[in-house]
Amino acid sequence: MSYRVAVVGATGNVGREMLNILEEVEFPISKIHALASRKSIGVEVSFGEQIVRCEDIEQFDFSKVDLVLMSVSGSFSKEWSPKIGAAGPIVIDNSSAFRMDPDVPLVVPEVNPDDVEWADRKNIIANPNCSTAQLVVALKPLHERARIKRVVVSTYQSVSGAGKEGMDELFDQTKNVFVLGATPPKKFPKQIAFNVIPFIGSFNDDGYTDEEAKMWNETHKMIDPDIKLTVTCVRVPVMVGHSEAVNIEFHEPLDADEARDLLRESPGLIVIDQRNDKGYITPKEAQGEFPVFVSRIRNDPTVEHGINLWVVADNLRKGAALNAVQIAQLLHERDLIKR
Ligand code: 11C
Repeated sequence: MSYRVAVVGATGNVGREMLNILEEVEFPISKIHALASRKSIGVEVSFGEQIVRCEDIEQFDFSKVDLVLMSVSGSFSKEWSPKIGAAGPIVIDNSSAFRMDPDVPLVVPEVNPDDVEWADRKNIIANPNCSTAQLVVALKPLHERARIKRVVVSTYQSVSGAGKEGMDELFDQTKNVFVLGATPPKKFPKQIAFNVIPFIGSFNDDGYTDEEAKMWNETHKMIDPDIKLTVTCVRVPVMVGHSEAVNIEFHEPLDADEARDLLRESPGLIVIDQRNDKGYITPKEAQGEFPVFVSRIRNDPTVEHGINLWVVADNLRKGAALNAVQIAQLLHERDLIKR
C-alpha cells in the first residue's frame, strides 16, 4: 500500500524537512505533491533524488491525495485544513490553529498514539509546538512512574523556530556587528546576535506569552490536565535546536538514578548523562537527529521528590517535521489512511 501525499508550505524550513524525512524514512508514497502559495509556484524542492515543482494550493484538487502535511501559519491553516479534510485526505497540521480543538487530536506518537483513532471527526490531526513536543516525550514516562505534581521549565529556543527570516537575521547581525555595527532587528523585537530575548510569540493579558501558554495547554491535553506547569520561553542565538532546563516535582518517590534508568528505556529518548565534557548534549549535537536527548539528570534536594533535567531536540525535526511524519507512520501502521 502506498499513498498520494501533498506537503503544503513546501518551500519553508519545516516543509522542506517534511519532504526530507518522508524520503529518509521511506514512507510509502506513490505520488508526492509540493504545494505553496502563489509567489512560490514553480519553485523547485528536493524529494530524495527527485526535483518537485511547487503547485498552486488554490488550484489543487485535494480529492486526488490521501494524506496532507501542512506547514503554514495558523490563520492559513484555519481557512484551509477544514476544506482539505472535507475533500477526503487526512491533514496533519503543524500550526497552532487546531491544537486545542476538542475534536482534533494533538499527537506525539511516543506519548498519546491512541488519539489518532478519533482523527476522523474532522480529518485533522494537530502537531504540537516544538518546545512542547520534546518536553512531553521526556515527561510522559516519568509521569507514568511517579505522577508529576509540578514542572518548572526555562527554554533556550533557536532562531529557526521563527523560520528562515529568523535564521537570516541571526546570521546577518552576527556578521555585521564586526563590519557595520549591529543591523536593526526586524523579525525579533531586539538584537538576537550576542544576546538573549525573554519573549517569544505575543503577550497575553496575564503577562505570559502565547508560546508559554501553548506549553502548559498542550501538555495538559496530551498527558494530564492535573500537571501544574510554569515556564519562561527565551530566544537564544542558536540556529537549530531547542534546549530546556526542566525541574520536576513528583507525588511519588523517584530519584535521579531511577529516572535515568527509566528514560533510557523509554521511546524517542537518548540519555547522555555523565559527569565529563562529553557527558551532556548541546543543540549543535542534536541538530539533524531524530531523538530527544536528556542530560544533567540530578536530584532536587529542595523538595521531597524532585529532579532536574536538560532536554534538547532538533526543533525542525522532532519539534515539527519528524513528529508529523511519525504521525503519518502511525496512521499507516493502523491502516487509518483512506485511499
Ligand atoms: C518558536 N515554537 O520557536 C515557536 C515556533 O506554535 O508552532 C512554532 C510556533 C507554533 O518560535
